[in-house]
Amino acid sequence: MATPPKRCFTPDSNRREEKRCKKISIEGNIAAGKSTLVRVLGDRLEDWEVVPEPIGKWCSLQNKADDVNQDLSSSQKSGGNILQMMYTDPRRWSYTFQSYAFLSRIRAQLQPPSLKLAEKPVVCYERSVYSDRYVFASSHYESGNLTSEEWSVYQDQHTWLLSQFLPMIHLDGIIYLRAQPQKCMQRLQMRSREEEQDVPLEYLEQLHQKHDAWLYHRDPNQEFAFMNDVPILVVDADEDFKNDRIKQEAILDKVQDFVSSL
Ligand code: UDP
Ligand code: DCM
Ligand code: MG
Repeated sequence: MATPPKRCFTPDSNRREEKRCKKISIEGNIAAGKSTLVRVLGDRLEDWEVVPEPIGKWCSLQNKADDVNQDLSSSQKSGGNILQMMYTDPRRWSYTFQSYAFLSRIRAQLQPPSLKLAEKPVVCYERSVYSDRYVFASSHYESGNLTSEEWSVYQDQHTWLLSQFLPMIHLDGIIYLRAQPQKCMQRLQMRSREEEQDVPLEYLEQLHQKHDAWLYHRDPNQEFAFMNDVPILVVDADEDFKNDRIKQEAILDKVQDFVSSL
């Protein structure tokens, strides 16, 4: 007799699967080490599916019309780099970038978990719709890169889309990978992503304060105080863990205890 496929979901069982699945996000400053940690978690923890940040999409925006423009060379087809454009001319491009970052994120968070057999499935996202708004878009507004009209439109879109999709994108917990801005700057320089060459330390400090207010101090006066019942695990990332198996094990233990408690 033929071996049955490992899984065969009807839409209903898919929904049940989604409910059974714990969803968490990893938050943290630019170059804190999120992608590195997400890779470690995905590699080492069975039953975990990890969803990296869709940065590739932001650096090479595809034009729908490209699908039919068969005559164009691949370099002509490759679209704008809106991450670069935002850093080069933030007043012109921050709104475009932040709107698109949010759209691509909500799409990623709405993807059903992959259908592999898992006893205790966990989906782990690198960042979330919450950091997009309450950390990044909000910082750009405070710095004058978004006009008050752009900020109003952004917030209206964000609030409405979240109200439509909240049950599907709800997070069960958040891991805050916390590193000092100076450490993030060192890692950012080491990574040397072309678009981020001119990111100043002051910007990383501003983002650090935003993350801290939300996830470390859990400031009740912040706009995102409504999320204060979502459990948070703070992981100190000042010391390198990338090539340190013992530190990785310590982080993995903490993360597993945290997720079991959710
Ligand atoms: N990195 C490192 N040691 C660590 C964690 C990260 O040297 O313990 C490096 C990593 O290889 C990369 C840079 O720091 O070159 C930023 O890391 P990552 O891209 O993971 O950060 P993210 O921006 O995703 O938070
Ligand atoms: N980014 C941003 N606004 C967002 C999300 C991300 O400006 N809402 C930027 C910050 C980084 C890059 O995108 O330059 C994401 O990379 P990282 O993983 O290093 O934080
Ligand atoms: Mg990353």
